[in-house]
Amino acid sequence: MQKLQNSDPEIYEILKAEEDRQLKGMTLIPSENHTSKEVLEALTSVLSDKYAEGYPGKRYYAGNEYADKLETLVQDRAKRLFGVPYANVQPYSGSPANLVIFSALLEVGDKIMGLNLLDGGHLTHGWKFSMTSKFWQSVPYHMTSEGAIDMEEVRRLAREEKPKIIICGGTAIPRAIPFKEFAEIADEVGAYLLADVSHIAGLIAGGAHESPVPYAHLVMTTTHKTLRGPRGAMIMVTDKGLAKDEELPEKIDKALIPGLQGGPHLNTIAGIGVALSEDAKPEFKEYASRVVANAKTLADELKEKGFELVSGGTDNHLILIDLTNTGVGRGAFFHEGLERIGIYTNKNTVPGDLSSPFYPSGLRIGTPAVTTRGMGEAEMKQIAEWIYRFASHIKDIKLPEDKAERKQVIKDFRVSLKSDGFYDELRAEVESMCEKFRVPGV
Ligand code: DSN
Repeated sequence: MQKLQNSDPEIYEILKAEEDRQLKGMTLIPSENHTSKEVLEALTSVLSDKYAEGYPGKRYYAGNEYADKLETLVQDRAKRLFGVPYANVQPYSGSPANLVIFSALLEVGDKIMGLNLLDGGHLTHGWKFSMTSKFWQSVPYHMTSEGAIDMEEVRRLAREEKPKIIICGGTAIPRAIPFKEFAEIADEVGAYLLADVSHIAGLIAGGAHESPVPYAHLVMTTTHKTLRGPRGAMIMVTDKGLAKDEELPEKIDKALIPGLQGGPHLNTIAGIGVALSEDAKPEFKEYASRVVANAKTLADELKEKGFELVSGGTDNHLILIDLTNTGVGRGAFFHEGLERIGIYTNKNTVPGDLSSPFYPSGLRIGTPAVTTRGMGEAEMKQIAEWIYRFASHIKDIKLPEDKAERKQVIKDFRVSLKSDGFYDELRAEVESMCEKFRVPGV
């Protein structure tokens, strides 16, 4: 970044500081990962300068000979990796990708059925404040109190409400998604089954999670989570989808452009292509199984130390700690306090949460990024130990219901994060371990 350092030191300093943050701390946010240097090189290529509205061979701008080659190549890589006949690699991210799918298949007012946001679904699966529930009628299903998707409810609601699309997948599901059961229900009521595998796509590609491809009509994934590419998304149609509606690819293409998006981000598409090629290698299979093994170790250690986990554990990369037994709404203390010691997590609601999304009772953590850095069993045990020491240190801090009292408690907590030497000590330990594990892009 020599040139940038000379010409724009302000931005340069911010980028260097972010590199330092990533290197000296650890990312346990399950939707984040570290891409390879090669992916980053593709992202910063001159493709960033080029407009290519349309699709290969049908563009609205001249000069797209190489854009056509690139997009076709990346589509082919996606199709091969997931075993599907069609892939659109242009969505800017997961939210627009879901909007594209809904607008391709539904009339305004039609019904969509997805997992409730507070139970681990995604905003665009019909959450009440998302545009998806303004254009379409949302019929949310939930988790059971044991932390499993309530398939009885899914079946009952599907029969009663006859949604046009059933979505399986979400953002805080620690267990394997029962694609076959979802497919049986969708087929019974004539709905499209959309698998939003954004969180687990890398595990699917690496053989560490069942694939939805034999069961779903459409599969959507972001590309930057376990798949370890740049921020973007892909929409795929399966053979089963084509059998239901052979025009699905054309409908998706049209709903994307001119329906929702303009020019594709070719540099991102190049980065996705690089990542998809990495994802097809034997090393990635190993990576995917280590992500799951690390999550299981971390989950077991946390349980041993007295933490309660939604569903009692994990089948994938993600662990949802239910802190309710230590007091309602304490997720924010963990999120901020662990950040202070260089452990990045995110506060999250738990099924049946008695608190609000801003002060939820859970903490969502995951292993994709730390596994990319090469951390293994010993490090997972150490991470559990740090979380435990932190939790013990703040065990008496509760979130008051009264707003004024709450404000004061949060203020005092933030002051203590700065002044209490305990946090400096823990941070130094975390840094010293993290510095032994490189971040590929740094
Ligand atoms: N924001 C993503 C996540 O963290 O799971 C989902 O879009």
